Amino acid sequence: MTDRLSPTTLAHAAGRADVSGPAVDPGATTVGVVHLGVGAFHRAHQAVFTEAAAAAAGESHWGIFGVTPRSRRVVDQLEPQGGLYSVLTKGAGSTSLQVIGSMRDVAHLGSRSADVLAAIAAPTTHVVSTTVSEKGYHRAHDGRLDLADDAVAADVATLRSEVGGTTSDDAARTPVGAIARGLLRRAGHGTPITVVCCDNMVDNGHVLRGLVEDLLDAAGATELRTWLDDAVRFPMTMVDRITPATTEAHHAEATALLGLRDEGLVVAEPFRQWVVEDDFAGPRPRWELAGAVLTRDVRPYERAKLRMLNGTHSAVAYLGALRGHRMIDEALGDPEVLGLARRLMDEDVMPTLEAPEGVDLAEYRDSILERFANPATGYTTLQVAGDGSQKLPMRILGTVADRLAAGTVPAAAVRTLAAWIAFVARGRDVEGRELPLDDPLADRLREAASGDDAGLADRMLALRAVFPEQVADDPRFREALRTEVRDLLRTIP
Ligand code: CS2
Repeated sequence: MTDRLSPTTLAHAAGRADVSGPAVDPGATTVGVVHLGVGAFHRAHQAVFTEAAAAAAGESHWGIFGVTPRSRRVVDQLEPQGGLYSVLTKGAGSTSLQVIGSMRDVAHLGSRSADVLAAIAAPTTHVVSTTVSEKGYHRAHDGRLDLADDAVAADVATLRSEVGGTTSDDAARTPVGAIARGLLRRAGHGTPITVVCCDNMVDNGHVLRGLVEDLLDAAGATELRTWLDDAVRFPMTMVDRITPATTEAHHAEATALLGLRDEGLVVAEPFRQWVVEDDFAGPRPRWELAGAVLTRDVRPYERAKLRMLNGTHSAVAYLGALRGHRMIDEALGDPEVLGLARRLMDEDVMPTLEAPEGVDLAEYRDSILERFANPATGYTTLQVAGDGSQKLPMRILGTVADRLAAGTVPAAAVRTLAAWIAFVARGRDVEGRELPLDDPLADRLREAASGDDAGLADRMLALRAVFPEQVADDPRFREALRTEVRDLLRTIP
């Protein structure tokens, strides 16, 4: 049997071809970052930048304390490996493996909440970052914190009693709750800190700040709120790296390279990009030494990435899945899908964008299509199709609102939404194969989708959690969506 990757077996991997890392000495690295949401994306993105930055700067205090807010799976993968894991990078004609040593601890929030809160409060921690996905923030329709959510309400109640002086042993239930309670402990010594949101959301840093403030306000934490204004920063970021789910075939490839079995393996494309607003309350890893861009204004990058890359990813995923394609690259080989992707970017999205400094939008479009077409990365349409109710407002509806305001109905964006609606309503592709619905609002979506096809578009448009009134009530948009939905449904039995 192949040995498992761990601090003791690591030496066996030394000198193997196409294997590198760790770039830091895990044993000598201390925690400086607490990260909530240690999924594949974090492990293939921020953790890689942070390790490269620490190595380049010769700094040993940027180890990561990874926290899993929901499932224990990553803890079970990484704990027996002393936090070590590897990133399998797959380009069109190249494969390499990099062992990462910066993950110094991993904890499940429900099981080790006290350790997580203490780590956020530790004066040696300077950054708290998050990749908990859109739904992990528990936002209500209006974008504010969903105080009616049970887990949020529990965090409000606990924070209220802690503000009143009674420290609680109850575990933090949500990422925002953990941040707020960690900050309460930190306010005791007052060392400033920066909270870095790394999810694909419009205005991500400001959104997270608003949610933390909502929680503090609901808990009556007035003094903490004042301290937050003084000492805590929430920069905006744009993050980008395609990280498909790890398969057994990836494991076999990684084991052959490493000579060890890595249960924490993640897979990624060669491309990686991170643009971070340079607004920190204290020290930070020197991410620019690892290729990140630190800038004053992240918005143009964030908007371009969300609308061009993520919006098109969703378009390719829904239309591709409906037309029977399992993989994103395979879907792009279908002229119908490629045509939609191109029209979406050229006709609908690009007119709404201000090009970020030094970026040519046509080249950006081409590079996105090239990355999607990389068969080595192996991304499935279903992986991108998940959580549509959370993703589409960020990726597509901003484009729709801007184009409608400019007097035009964005046809490709409308077709993308129609493809999502057909995906939800039919739950099958052209060949009758099942397309499972993975969405936090699945029940409400199914309910809206049931009924006659003629009224489907209107029933979906009535979902305020997805379609803002201003867009849903636009008669030109409604009519176009009805037509597209009808048209697409005819193609699916
Ligand atoms: C994708 C993203 O799964 C999805 O919804 O669109 O995860 C995408 O791969 C990343 O944002 C790329 O940076």
